[in-house]
Amino acid sequence: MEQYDPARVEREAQQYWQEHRCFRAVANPAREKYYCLSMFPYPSGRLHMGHVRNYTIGDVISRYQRMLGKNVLQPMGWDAFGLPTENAALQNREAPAAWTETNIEYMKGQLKRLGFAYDWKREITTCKPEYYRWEQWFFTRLLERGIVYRKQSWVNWDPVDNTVLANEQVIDGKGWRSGAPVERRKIPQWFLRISDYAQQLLDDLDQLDEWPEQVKTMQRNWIGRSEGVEIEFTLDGRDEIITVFTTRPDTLMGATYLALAAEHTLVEVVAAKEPKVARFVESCRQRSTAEADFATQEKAGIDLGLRCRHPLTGELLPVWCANFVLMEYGSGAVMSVPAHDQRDWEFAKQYQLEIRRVIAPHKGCDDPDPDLERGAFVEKGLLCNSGAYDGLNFDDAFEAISADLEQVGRGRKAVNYRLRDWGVSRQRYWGAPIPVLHAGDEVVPVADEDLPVTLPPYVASGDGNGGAAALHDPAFRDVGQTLDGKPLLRETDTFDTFFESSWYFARFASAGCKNAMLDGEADYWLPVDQYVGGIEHAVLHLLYARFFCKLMRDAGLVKEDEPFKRLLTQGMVLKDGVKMSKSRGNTVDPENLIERYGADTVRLFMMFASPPDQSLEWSSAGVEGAHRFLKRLWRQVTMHCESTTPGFKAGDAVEDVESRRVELRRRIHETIAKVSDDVSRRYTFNTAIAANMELLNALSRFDDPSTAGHAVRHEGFEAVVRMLAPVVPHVTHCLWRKLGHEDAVIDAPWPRADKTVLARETCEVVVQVNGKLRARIEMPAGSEREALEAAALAHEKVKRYTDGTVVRKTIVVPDRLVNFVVD
Ligand code: ANZ
Repeated sequence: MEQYDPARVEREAQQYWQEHRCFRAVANPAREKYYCLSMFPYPSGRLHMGHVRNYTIGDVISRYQRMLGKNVLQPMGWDAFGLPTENAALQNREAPAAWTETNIEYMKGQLKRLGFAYDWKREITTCKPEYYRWEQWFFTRLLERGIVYRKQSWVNWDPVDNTVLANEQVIDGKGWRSGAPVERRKIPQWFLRISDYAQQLLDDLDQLDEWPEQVKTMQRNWIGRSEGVEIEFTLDGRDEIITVFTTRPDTLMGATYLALAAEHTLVEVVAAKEPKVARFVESCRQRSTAEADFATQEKAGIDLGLRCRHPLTGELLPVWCANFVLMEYGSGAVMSVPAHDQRDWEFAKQYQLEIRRVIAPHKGCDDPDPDLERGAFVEKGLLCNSGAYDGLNFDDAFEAISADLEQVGRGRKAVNYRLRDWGVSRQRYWGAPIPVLHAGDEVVPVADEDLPVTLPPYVASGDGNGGAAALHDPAFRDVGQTLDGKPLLRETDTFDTFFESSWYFARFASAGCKNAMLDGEADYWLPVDQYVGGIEHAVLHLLYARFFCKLMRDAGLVKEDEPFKRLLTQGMVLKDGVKMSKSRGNTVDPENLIERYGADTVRLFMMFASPPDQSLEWSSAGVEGAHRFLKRLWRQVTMHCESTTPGFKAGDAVEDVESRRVELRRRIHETIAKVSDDVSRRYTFNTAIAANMELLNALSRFDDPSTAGHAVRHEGFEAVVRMLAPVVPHVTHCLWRKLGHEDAVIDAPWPRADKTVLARETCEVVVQVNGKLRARIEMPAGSEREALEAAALAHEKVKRYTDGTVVRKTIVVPDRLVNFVVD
């Protein structure tokens, strides 16, 4: 008998797919489409297990959808720009472009060996001008529409390497390469007004009923909508106003001071005159800007020596600068209510500021005092010490106070979002050039006919600034002069790499389109029906891609509000309970496994070991087990096909009355029904595989040598081979041929459970007396109520409990249960 030889089998199947261009996706409005996308990789050099799992899941879903008759698009590409490449290039003394290309070549080979059903004609490499020219073009349109703007913003500056550092390049406050203490510098940066879309991004989450709840919650929190009131405090003796945002206008009468962020314009004004204030502002500049640290750091501040008027009482309150106020949130100013806000309380304690209680737990101020010596009382309650507002609850106070503020022209209801505008410029080499020119202060978008602005060739240099040198070389930067003689300089910043990954899903649908960003094909393929990727992208990437989809919609380029209909976040690959990762040094190289067992074994292990959305514990024994199963599958199908059975023809109708054969057929169709259900609703391929393993066992035990028996077994093997085809496409490709098929299993339809075979002739009916099980009876399926009652009452054991009593009620569930209620 022919042995299972994965290398040969896999070569054969892959060759077939390639020759027949099986995965070429062609738009066809007459057919239902299915677009399955897995998050594309960064070309680091080699695939890791996380990739293999991600891509296996996407591939299994794609192949399954294809068997359901859909016109499937499954593309693949490379998220090729980014800082890690620049660093690696520096280490290897190789230009980023060349390094990237070598890696892509290698990884593409790996993906091909795993047999993924990608349409390689649509491959995207984001560092190629034919891709990024369209995002440059789109950027210039966004600039016209006012979605893009430029403003001064803080960056980490390495004074030795003379370069801007990304947050992850700052280690313990020092530059990762130079080790020099990092400075904060303010430089002009490009932003996209994602905050204008905050409400849409929030609202449209409700459309995404096939996204994990967890991801939607993370996005909601990130967008962070707050409903509150904007209140104006006028500076005493000046015409100026300080606006604060508060979610607790009910506490307005308890405000005892105002606190401003160090970057607030008013603070800058005071600092210019007061060296003490200037020193404090300087000290704030050194600290971390991470929001989490803001909440926990020790409170510090300085009295600005200013007073402002309470908008309703006219009382004068001191104005402080405080390190717990963020410039980026609300208006960068807070009305401090130390009795009811913990940060305000800590600050007030530190600087002996007044703490005035205005909220009481339940019954107003007669309630026993919450202990304000130990901390703020932050819950909502009833107002007290608040004059006319005393006794109101939160909602009523919110309405009354905001109405009164509105009346005196000192406030209005307002909504605030935590979501900040997206800074898209990076002072790095390995990214897409931002397509604008500068003429003094004027910004000129690069004209369409001058796009793409291609990245200048990397200049090899030992100091890590080869990229910067290329961008600042006059050959790239000096463009010429304006009509009135001003020098025209090219922008030297490049895009954040999230820019490329925010729209690649759409470009895949129109890949290769030469004269536009997207064309009509995108209308056919979009939205992505299934997106598969890691939970680490739950917020940034997925939010930016959703945002881009809306930008493209508003530009008339796509029709959808949302890019990804269904989202699957795959679980992590673990080894000995911890994440498999390079930094932990516990990785297993997929390459060796494929070499040793073949791609099908790796795929099977990945899909069998756990459901896609849960973590997967690596196990060599599990891999061995998967391999053994494939060998068994091979042996059994081969044996079956080689056994000569006179009179048998594949495809013959299987009709039978012999009970063992009927039983096995029912088993086959029950498995088909179960697997179809598992897979279509929840993608739980692990249970689907287990059901097929059981069916295979049943088939192997079935030793009926007759022609009819052979036919039933044949039907069973055909079902197993098709149900496993999405998971192990190579071995099933060969086995399907062995089973006598001319066409390839990739084009075979998913098996259907035959209802007539599933129907049972008899059913086991449970008989209860007063709810207690007393007997089981075998009855013809679909028996009438009367027949069930009569048969149940006639049973010896039932009689024992019903004789001599009165049956008050009989409950019948057809084909399942009879329950007698007796006195
Ligand atoms: C007065 C007050 C009294 C507040 C009280 C809270 C409790 P969320 O819910 O996250 O939107 N705040 C406003 N701007 C701030 C800034 N730039 N930096 C730091 N804190 C700021 O938070 C809104 C609350 O956070 C606002 O309501 C304000 O403090 C503070 F018993 O105003 B509150």
